[in-house]
Amino acid sequence: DIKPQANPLSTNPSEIASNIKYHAEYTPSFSPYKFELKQAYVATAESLRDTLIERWNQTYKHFSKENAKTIHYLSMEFLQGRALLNAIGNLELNDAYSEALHKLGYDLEAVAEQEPDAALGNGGLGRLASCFLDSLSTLNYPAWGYGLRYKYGLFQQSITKDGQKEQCEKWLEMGYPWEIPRNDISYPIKFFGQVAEGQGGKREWVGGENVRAFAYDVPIPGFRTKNTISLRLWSTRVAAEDFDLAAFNSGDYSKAGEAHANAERICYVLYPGDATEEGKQLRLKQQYTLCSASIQDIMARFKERSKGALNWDALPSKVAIQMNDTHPTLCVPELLRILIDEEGLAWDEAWKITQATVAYTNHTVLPEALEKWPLTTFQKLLPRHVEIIETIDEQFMSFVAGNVEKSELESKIASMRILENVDLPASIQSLLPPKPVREKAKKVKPVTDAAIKENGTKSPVKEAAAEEEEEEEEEVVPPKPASTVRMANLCVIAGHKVNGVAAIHSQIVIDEVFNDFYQLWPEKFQNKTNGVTPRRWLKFCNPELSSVITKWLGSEEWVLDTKQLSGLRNFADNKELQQEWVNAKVARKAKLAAYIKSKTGYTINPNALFDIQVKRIHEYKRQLLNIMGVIYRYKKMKEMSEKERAAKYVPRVVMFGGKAFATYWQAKRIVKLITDVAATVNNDPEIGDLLKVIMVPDYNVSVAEVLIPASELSQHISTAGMEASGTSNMKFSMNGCVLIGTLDGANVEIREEVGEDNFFLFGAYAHEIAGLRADRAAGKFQPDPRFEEVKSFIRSGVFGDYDYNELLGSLEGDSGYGRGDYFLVGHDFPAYIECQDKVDEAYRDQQRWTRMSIMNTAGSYTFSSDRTIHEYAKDIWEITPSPLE
Ligand code: DL6
Repeated sequence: DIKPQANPLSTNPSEIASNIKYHAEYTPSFSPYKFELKQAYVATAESLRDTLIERWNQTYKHFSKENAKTIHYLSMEFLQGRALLNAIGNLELNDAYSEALHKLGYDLEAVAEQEPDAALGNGGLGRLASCFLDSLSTLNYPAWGYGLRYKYGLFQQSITKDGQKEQCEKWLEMGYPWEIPRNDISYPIKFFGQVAEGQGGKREWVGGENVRAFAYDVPIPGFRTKNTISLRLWSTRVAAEDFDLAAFNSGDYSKAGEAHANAERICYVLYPGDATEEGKQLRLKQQYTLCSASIQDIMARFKERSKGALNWDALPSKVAIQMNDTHPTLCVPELLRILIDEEGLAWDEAWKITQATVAYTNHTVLPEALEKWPLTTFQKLLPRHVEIIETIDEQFMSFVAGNVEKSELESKIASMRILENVDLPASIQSLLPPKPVREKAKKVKPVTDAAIKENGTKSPVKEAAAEEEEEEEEEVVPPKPASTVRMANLCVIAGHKVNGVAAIHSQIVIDEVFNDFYQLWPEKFQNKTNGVTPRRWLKFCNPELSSVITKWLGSEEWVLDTKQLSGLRNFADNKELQQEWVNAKVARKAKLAAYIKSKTGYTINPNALFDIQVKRIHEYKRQLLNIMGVIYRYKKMKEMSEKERAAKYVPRVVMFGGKAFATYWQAKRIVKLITDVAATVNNDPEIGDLLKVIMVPDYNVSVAEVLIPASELSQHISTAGMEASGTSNMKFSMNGCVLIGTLDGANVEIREEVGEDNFFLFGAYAHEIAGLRADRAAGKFQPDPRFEEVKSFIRSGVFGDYDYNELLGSLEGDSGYGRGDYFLVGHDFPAYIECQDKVDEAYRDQQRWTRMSIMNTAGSYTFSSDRTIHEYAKDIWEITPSPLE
């Protein structure tokens, strides 16, 4: 009896119900005769979208009127997760929507479950970008997010007995009600072609392949504010004018369709394989599409707001661009190209504007992850950009020449210039000190019988000298290594600020990764410790704990001012709070147990210690250390009597979640080992509930929202110095989970805040790692017998007959597999398992554990992305809040 009626902005449950019904009947995306859960989800989302569009329009109208300086956050990844409960939560319409759906016979949570995750990311970098958008909107900063609309995301993971399997993400299959296609906003993107000289020496990029990037806006609502910003995602297709109608009409459909296929495949998947030249080209095409479309959009808006008084010098006072890692590096040459080639600015002016506009965040110290692209690929695909990069490179080198000791010039240039393995231009060559002439030592070959025989009566001494000359001429010159473009160097040179993402990481950036640059420009370098949004990652995903926090802090102000969480320290020993705290955790553990049952079939004991490690599967993150610790525990349990076992160990469920990159074989072997261990341990009646191992399939944002609130111990155990920051460590800590970890990334700061007694620390320190690796390489490492025992146990076939030699060999110095335990699993293993024993001991004392848990939430106050965004806004972007009335 609820009448369908459009009530777009109502907050009244009955009117919301009518509005949902209206969308259910008049939305063309599904049959009007059906109103099942899926349809209920889409109609509910569309009813909210009305409100979001309204707020979005008001927000940007307001920003435009104020003409406030705006941050443009460019990122290849955004891990948005689900939007429905987030939007309802931010708009504080929970009760109204619950009631409205109830009137229609549905439960809000069940409806929300229908939403696929928008998984346009790979890991922490993408989720950070999404947390930043949430904070930017909430804090009323003028902002745009820019990314790509990948049709198939990264991939959907399933776990089989053979380990990980990948399938396409289907997030767009049912349509995505949160996006607004902006059919009127599109930009041309060009690839290939040549650079010609036009009038007055003007560089003209002509010919080539043309596609168009179309905008799709995803509204990002702020919490307790009307401000709603946009994540603008680009999708590529061929514009009608570029369709080859002649080819089509002549029956050459594949030729006519080729342009479409080429254009559309740019936005098919995130991080397509790049082992082939085609793969490399596709990745660069993606990066260029993101940069070119976004820069054109930013410049169009700047022009529009300039209202006929266009002054490009004012661009940096109105526009800030943040490059989230090196993927958006091409926005530097693209901005220069447009300013110079299209707007007619001189190089120096364009360079000054560009530098003052762009800034760069580094998210990794792994050398293999610092992007380099072959110069030949660049030259083919973006010939004009190569010219621009060459000019930046040359100008930078002459700057270096004026700022370093002459004796160091060659080595400094080699390490810092953008182009690698490219001959120095004559202008730079002439600045280098002359090379010392190499003395030719005349070698006298010893006269042997064989030489005399071979040379007859010729003087062996003379002959040796002649041979030497011949050898000189024939000297084998090793093949010249491929010329590459080092994207990070370009970012550091062009950006006015460079930041790391945790204190220890920013120090490593300064001391090691970019030390030469730091010597030149110390004022460029900053730290901005990451953060996570307390809305999604505490208030919405953990309503039980949030209510307890609000009750004890006396208000909900902590959601916008997380500093207040530290007030929980005052009650950490209060029995009443402790009981409520435990109850909240127990409720979430029961939900997680049900989830695990539904996804894996395994029954887990909700009273066991829930121990979780979720993150991308990577050797440096050391899921291998975790599972080897589990294997050791299992083996010891098997060797003990039931009584001994129960006395030593608390029941534990060890959960893993995370995706291994599809071609990262070692990571996939780790997943396989986890699943094999799970199959054995979980079916061992002797062990029962004392130990369970779970590989949670398809880890993503919404799975994290189930796992994290239920966690009691979480593992952040990377080789020290290798994890830039980590952000799940912050989410876990915020949800009252105790961490076990190394002194790495943000763990260092988390431990300082929550207190040493409330963090399980183990393992080598970052400054020891190089020495330990050197010792290893020199054969000085003596593995702990317990580590060897675990390897033999795996090799014995207890966990099946899969050949684990390649995986285990990577932990050995002389096996020929891997890099001789580069990640120091063997070194840290004894400290790790001993630390895990301390965890069991602490968990037995539930009062102590609960105190530790409270101290974690209290100490997490500083890891809010609101704090991080305020710091970026002040120190890098120079923007100020601009709230709607
Ligand atoms: O800054 C966000 C996130 C950090 O928390 C992680 O520690 C770091 O690994 C990640 N970096 C990347 C970049 N690529 N790699 N490798 O994802 O950034």
